[in-house]
Amino acid sequence: MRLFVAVQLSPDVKRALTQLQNRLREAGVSARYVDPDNLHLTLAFIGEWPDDITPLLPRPEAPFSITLTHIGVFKRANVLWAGIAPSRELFDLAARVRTRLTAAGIPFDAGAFTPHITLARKPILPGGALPQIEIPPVGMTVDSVCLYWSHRIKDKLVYTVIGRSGICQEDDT
Ligand code: 2AM
Repeated sequence: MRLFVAVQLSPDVKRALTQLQNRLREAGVSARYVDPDNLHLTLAFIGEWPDDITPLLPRPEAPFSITLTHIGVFKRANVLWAGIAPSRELFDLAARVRTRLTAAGIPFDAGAFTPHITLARKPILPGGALPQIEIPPVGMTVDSVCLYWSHRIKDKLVYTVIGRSGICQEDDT
């Protein structure tokens, strides 16, 4: 199974990001836009791993908020993304996910955590620059992390949530 750990986005945030994708289209940015169902905030990319690792997923020490702030481009990866306001809690959560994976001997992409939500791949920017687009000041509360299974259904890339932190822990208390 191709796996990654991510924050599942609220319907409000997904809606705002879909509107943002539409504004980018209207501003002339052609790209492979991420299907709204697939929008997420990755904390750790695992790749091929045979087992369900849901019991390893941590919960935040306390629920916290994240807010959309800006858009940007990773030139090397050729992706256009929405950024999140700096959040110590989000960095702590990604670090806890990664610490648990390491302790369990599960390999993952250990590159620096750069919080972003990929909106589009291979963007072609009109005039070579990102258009000036207002970012809706939308946010959400993070109280769990999810295990995603990346797979294909009839050539369509599908990210399916197969586990969520908190469920087992809550059942145990
Ligand atoms: P991206 O959106 O910036 O491409 C599923 O592939 C998710 O894991 C995507 O959000 C992707 O980030 C992220 N990811 C992080 N490292 C990855 C890697 N080495 N290979 C593929 N996806 C990776």
